[in-house]
Amino acid sequence: MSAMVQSIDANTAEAEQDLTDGFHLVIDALKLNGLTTIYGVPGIPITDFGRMAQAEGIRVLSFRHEQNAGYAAAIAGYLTKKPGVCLTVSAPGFLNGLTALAHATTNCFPMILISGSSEREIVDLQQGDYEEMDQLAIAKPLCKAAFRVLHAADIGIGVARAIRAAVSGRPGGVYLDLPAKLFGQVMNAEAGKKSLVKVIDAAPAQIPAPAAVKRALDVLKSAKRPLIILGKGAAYAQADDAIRDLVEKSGVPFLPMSMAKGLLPDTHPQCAGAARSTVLKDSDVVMLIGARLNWLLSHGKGKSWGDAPKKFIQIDIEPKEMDSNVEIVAPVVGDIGSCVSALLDAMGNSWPAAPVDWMNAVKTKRDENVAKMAPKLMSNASPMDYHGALGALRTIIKERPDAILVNEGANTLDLARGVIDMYKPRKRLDVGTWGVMGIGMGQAIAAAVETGKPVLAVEGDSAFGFSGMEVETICRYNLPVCVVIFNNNGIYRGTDVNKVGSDPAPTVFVAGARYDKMMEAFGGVGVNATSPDELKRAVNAAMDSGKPTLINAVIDPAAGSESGRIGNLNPQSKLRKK
Ligand SMILES: Cc1ncc(C[n+]2csc(CCOP(=O)(O)OP(=O)(O)O)c2C)c(N)n1
Ligand SMILES: [Mg+2]
Repeated sequence: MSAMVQSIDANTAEAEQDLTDGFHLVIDALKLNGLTTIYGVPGIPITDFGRMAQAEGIRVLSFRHEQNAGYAAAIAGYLTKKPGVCLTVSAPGFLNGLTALAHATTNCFPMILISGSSEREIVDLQQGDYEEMDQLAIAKPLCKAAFRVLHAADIGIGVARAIRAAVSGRPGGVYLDLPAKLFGQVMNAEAGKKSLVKVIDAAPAQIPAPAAVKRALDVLKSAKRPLIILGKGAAYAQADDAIRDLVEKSGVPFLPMSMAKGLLPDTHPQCAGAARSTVLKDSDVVMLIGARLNWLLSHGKGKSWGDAPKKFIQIDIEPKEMDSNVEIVAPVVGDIGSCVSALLDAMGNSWPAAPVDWMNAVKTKRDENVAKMAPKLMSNASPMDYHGALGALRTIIKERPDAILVNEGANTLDLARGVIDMYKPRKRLDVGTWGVMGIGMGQAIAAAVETGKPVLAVEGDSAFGFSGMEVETICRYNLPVCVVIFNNNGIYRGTDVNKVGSDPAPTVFVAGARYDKMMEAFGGVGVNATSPDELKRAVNAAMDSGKPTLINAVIDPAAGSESGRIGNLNPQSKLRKK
């Protein structure tokens, strides 16, 4: 090499040292704010970005479908109170991720969907670019906030706005649009560094008004049959000790919503989980903590709430939540941690004990229901029914309370929720507000990655199908995930028959399918279990070894019921069914 060429090379290298680009500014902005895990699927224009992020120490988990990466990011947000990041390509990849972003928003999980996008000039003139789509406009109605960054110098601000929007107030999904050209934009490295923003106090405490706190306590004190309902907002808050203190100091029975199970143990003497219909009907004052009066609570009215007049106290960070379905006589607006602490302080040291006859009535009902269920859980029938199989899993979670339970399906969901007691906060992850199928493998992967704890995913065979290909992802990253498929040959049941033609009925699948072979195809452990004893042995072995495992649990195809516990939501016609 001539001396001249050498010196030009040296000059270029020196000049490059003083420059940075869009790729690196996004990576630096994420790292500066402690966002060190990305869930996504590579492709134009974000393939190199993923490689560079990995090289810079960000954990980049590649999925087989963006929706599953999105569900992983959403639940990572729920578990950590930091926005989970999902990364996709443009148009179709973006749309695949968008379902999860909408899910995150509906469930109040902080998440940022970052999608690469095509040439603005061509997209806006609708000239037919590669994967052309006006992604920002499409994302907007489905998330809490949506931003686009056009200049490398604005990346720091863009990422900061996305983080703050995702986690402050009521958390939710945020869309961040990064056009392909942005990644290649070059700017002075020093100026680039200065343009980054470290978000200070991303989710500021929101302190409730003392008058609201006093009003709430006055109503609670006046109750003859009080009830506390804990929602997943309470679990999200990570104010576990304060919530426990509040529940115990009040002495009031509490009802955990699905993902709030374990905030206090389901075996706690005040837990009314096994007396749900009684406490909803007969209570006279209900304190909602991070729980909304949506369909999951029958909108706070109607048959399941009984005839007796009710007064509602509601603790929520979102003022618009108040009076959404029924009158709230005591709204307490603020973040759950601040509200619960303020209530505790104002209760003082001489709070009266909960009414004894009410506590006894709840206890009697609970003991009765628990006793009724107990023999069903001992069933060792083969093929298994739901209760026999769930009885085995219930014991496993009791012995391993640190394990994270992921759960989806219809019967598989509703019955597991009732049967499997939880002992610790944020250990139960499921279909959430929408009752959506498909969260399973994404949640299982993120739970393992974010917490390092073993994961038990209890899946209906239909539910599993929505994300089943991610078993390869589980094997690739060697995650401690044990998937149990409740295989009843179909949706709700495997026994429907098409009365007129040769096609199978819409709700049934291939009979006797062996899902365990899917896991074996990627080097994981597959087990076919036909009895509760076999199931228990296989799950324990998986939890001990930490090896990716899939257990095909053979369930009697006639055991389930239509839509699990929510069959009443199916529309009915006055005309007779054909
Ligand atoms: C995204 C989405 N698509 C469809 C549904 C409708 N759906 C509700 S439960 C369910 C599957 C139930 O079958 P399975 O998972 O096998 O549970 P099982 O009742 O058989 O135990 C379906 C398809 C849904 N909830 N979400
Ligand atoms: Mg099924």
